[in-house]
Amino acid sequence: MSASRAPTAAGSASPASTPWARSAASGTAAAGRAMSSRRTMTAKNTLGSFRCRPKLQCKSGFIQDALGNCIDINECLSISPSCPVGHTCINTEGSYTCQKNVPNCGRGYHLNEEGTRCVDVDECAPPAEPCGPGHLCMNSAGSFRCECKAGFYFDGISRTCVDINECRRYSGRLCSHKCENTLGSFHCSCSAGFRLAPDGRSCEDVNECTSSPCSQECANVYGSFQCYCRRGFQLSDVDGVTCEDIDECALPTGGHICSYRCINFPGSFQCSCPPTGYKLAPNGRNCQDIDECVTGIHNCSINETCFNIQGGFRCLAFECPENYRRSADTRCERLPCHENQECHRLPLRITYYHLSFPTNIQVPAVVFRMGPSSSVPGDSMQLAITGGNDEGFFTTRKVNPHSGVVALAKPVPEPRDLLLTVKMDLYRHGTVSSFVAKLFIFVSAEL
Ligand SMILES: [Ca+2]
Ligand SMILES: [Ca+2]
Ligand SMILES: [Ca+2]
Ligand SMILES: [Ca+2]
Repeated sequence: MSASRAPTAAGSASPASTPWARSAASGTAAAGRAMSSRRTMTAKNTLGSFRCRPKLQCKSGFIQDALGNCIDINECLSISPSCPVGHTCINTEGSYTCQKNVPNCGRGYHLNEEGTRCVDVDECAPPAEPCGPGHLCMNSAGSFRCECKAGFYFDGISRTCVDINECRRYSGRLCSHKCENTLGSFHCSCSAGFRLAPDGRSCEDVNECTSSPCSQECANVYGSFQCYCRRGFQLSDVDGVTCEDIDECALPTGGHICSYRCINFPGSFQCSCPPTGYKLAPNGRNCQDIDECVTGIHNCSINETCFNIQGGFRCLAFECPENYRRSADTRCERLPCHENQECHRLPLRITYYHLSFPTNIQVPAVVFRMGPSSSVPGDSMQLAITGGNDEGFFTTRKVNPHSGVVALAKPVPEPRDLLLTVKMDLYRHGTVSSFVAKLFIFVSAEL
C-alpha cells in the first residue's frame, strides 16, 4: 500500500517498510551525495567570474541544493498528511513509508482483527470456564467476575459458590420471629399462635376462634386464644378448651347448697325436698314445711285436732280419764272426790301439750315451763318426769320456788314421737296438790 502511494523509485523496493531499511539507504545516500557534489556541477564562464551549474537533474524525491547536490526530501515533515490515519510516516532515502500504528493493549484487552484498536477480551466465552463449572461468569470491560446464583457468594479460595447465611448476615432484620437459613435462600417462620404474613417475613396473629377450638366460647387474643365457659361450667385444667360441668353439689363450700338434696345437671343443679311434707322455698335451696293443717290437706277427722310439724302433721285426739272432765280443748279437771281417799291422790288437772323440734336442736334446750297459774307467798313446788323418759333425753330443773322447766338434755338422734308425763306437786297452806302435763313431743327430721 505504502509503495503505491510513494512518489518514486525507491518506494518500490520491498525492504523500504522495515525500520532498518532507512539507515542502510541513508548510508548509501550520504556516499552518493559526496560524489554528486563534485560530479554534478559544470562551470560556466561569466564576465569576470564563473558560475557552477548543476550538471544533472535530481531524481524524484530529491531536491537540488545550491551546490547542485541532490538532497532527500523528508516527506514526513510536509504539511499535508503523507500517511492515512493510524499510520506513522517514516522518511526514506528518496521516499517514505507509512507504518501502521500498532496499539499497545492493556491486560484484559486485545487487538481487533483489523489490528486497529483494543477490544475487551471476553474471558467468559465458551469453552473457557474461568469461574469453574456451574458458576456464572460475567464479562466486563477489561475484566470479568464470577457470580453465583442469587443467595450464594463466590468464595475466591475454594472457587465455589457458597450459600449466604442470610439469617446471620442480616441478623434480626429479615424475619420478625424466626429465621432459618436454607441453601440459596432463607425462610422465616413464626412462633406458635402466629402465621407468616404475605410478605413472607412478618408474622400475624392467627384467629384461632375461626376453627372453633373451644367447646363453648372463644376469645381471640394476640398470639393465642382463650376459651371460656358459660355459667355453670368451668374450663378443664387438662386441655384448656373443654368446658366441664361444675358439680355444684360436690363443691366443698356448697355442701349445704341445698337444705335437703342436691341434683347436679350439666351447667346447673337443682335442690329437691323430701317427696312429702315439704316444698322448695322460693330461693330454690331450702325446703319449707307444708303446713297441712292450714292448707287443709290433712286427713284428720272432725274429732281430731290437726297439729303441724316439720315434714308432716299429726292428728291429735284425747279422752279425759275416769274421774275427769274436759274443761278446755286440751285440759281435764278432776271431778270432786267426795269421801274417796284414793281420789285425793289423783292430779287436780291433766293438761295436754304438743311441741315439736328438730333432731338437730342444740342441747340443753328448755322445751317446757311449768308453774301455778297464780302464786301465793310461801308456795313451793316439786317437778318430776313420771313417764316416757326411759332413754333419759329429758331432765327437770327448778327455776324459782314456784316454777320449773323441762329441758332436753341430749339430742334425740332420729325423728320420733314421744309422750312425756310431767308431774308438779304444789305445796300451799300445808296441803299438796298435783298437776300433770302430758307432753306430746314430735321430734322432726332436720333439714
Ligand atoms: Ca441461605
Ligand atoms: Ca390469636
Ligand atoms: Ca352442674
Ligand atoms: Ca307440716
